[in-house]
Amino acid sequence: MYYDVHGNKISKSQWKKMYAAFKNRQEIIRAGLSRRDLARMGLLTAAGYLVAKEGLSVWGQATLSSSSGSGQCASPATIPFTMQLPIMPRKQPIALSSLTGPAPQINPNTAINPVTGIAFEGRTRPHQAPALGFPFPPSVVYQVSQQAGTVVMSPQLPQQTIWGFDGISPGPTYVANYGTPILVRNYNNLPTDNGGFGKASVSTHLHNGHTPSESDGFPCDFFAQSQYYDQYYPNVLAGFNSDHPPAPGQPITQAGDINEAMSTLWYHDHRVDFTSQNVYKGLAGFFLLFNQFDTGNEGTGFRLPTYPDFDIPMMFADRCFDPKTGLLAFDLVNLDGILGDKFLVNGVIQPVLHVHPRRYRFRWLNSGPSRFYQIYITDLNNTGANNQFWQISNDGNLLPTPVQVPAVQLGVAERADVIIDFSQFAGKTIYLENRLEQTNGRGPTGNLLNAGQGNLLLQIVVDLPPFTDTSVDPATAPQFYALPSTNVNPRVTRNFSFDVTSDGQWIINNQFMDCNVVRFQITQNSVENWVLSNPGNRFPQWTHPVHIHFEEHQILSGAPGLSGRGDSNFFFDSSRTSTGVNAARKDVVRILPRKDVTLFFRFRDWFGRYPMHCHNVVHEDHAMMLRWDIVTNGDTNQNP
Ligand SMILES: [Cu+2]
Repeated sequence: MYYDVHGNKISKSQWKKMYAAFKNRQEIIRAGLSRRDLARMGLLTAAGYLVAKEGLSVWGQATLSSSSGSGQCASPATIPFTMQLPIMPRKQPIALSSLTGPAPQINPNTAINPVTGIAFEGRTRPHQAPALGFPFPPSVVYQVSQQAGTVVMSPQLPQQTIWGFDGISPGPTYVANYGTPILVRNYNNLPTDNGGFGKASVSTHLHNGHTPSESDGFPCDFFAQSQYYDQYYPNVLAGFNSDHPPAPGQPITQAGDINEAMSTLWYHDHRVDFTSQNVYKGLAGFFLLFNQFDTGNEGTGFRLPTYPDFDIPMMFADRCFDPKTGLLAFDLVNLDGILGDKFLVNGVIQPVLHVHPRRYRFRWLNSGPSRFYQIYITDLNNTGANNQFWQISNDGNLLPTPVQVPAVQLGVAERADVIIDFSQFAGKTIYLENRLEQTNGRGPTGNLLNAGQGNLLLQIVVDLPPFTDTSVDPATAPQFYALPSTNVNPRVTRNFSFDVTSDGQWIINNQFMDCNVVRFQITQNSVENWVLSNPGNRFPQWTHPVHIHFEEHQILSGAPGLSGRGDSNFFFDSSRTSTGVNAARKDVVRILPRKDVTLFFRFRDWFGRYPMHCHNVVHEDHAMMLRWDIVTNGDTNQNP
């Protein structure tokens, strides 16, 4: 018996055709071609699908002809809830003298490494922070190695070779503190053999970091095998060099606006044209920022559940596996975006977590590549129950106060910190379930699946003994940070249209990403409004999760909403108030078909290049991204 990805019976010959197409695609991917290469070679149709040749296009055509067919994978069967949820280890600092290679320096170390014959360091611009009074080298130093590793994702699948930071995926969790700058020496020790996909050329972005450009992981700042890149993370509040400078006698490391504090960040590869492959391969991890309020200790500050005992980062990812070999498979030749049929949390397919009957903080991240989630707590013995919990952050930033919700929606790269009180589920087994229907990479259909009919992501067994809980009760409406004021006239309002070409390439204002083209220049320490629109001229159903580096935004108007087809299923989105706007600081915004959003920004503190891009990483790689720079005297181009 043969089945397609949705469990529908298909004929053996149909399956053979699908498998042949899959194998042919793998051949193309193994050749290391980017989607743009394929377009140049004439291997893509006008619609962006592979040409109909030797079965190449079969799965793509299934996507076109069947409204329910994602057409992307039919992984081998796996038995869920047999492996424990991995908790990623905390990254440990090392002594400065223990770094491999030369001592860190402010200017890039372009000396030739006699062993490799190329420069020691891949960085091309000096660190900005020391000139502003930040310590160099900082007192806390890390070294990380990007390298291949062998992991088990399910007992039913063979061992998988992934690429990970320190050889694990997710990578180790950095635990950083505001006021304590750090330096990370980031080595590219990836192998040339990529096992079918992935490029051993990398740029590591700290997602949502208020990071100087040269350490941001800008997509075109990639570095080669054997090179390192010293990344300086100031861990300083936004505004330290602008609207919230140091008070007399206060060190610069302590300055900035407390209302700009962040908590849940993540790092991931951002190599231009190859982000989707390299992140799919495993190059991602968490980076947590604590301060005097969000302390990681439930006895102090905001009294949020103690890290790491009751504070657990969870990285959601969907993946495809080769139906014959059971090995991780990547479909490069896909216009929409890639949907997997296996759901990983922290690198394992459908794991189990045992908890105490008390409050926990979970930090949820949708790491992509393309799927949207709407996550509920499901009790399979009582699917009619409305199991509420508390959302305390949006994109990793604490909301002004916790909000009670039945679910949280996450576009790619969005995060939500939630508090779940498991005392109400003592003795029970419950699930985190994604109930958002999505049948292709374009975006969710707008339908919600019934409880128990969606994707069960994580089994939670509330069978550990009672444990003292001194964490804050979200029902008491604790106050976290206020929202920074948006009552400022912008220096310029810029307009951006996220669209698709007739041959299936992705564009912003009718242009592709080009590393060397600065699309517009922003005056440092100015306020701008950006209008992001999704005209949907060819396919009205695209939803784009758009990420802007470096500065967070607030939504002045527009409807990020819940579903792919408008707001029919809208019930809550913590980025908006009941009147529709501006209830959270964010770094990713979902643009629904034929909708637009208006965003408020302050661009402060550092100079240099940064990108805006769609975080459906398939769109990003082909080539829905642009570069902008922060300079002394910027432009006022309204349609860059
Ligand atoms: Cu997109």
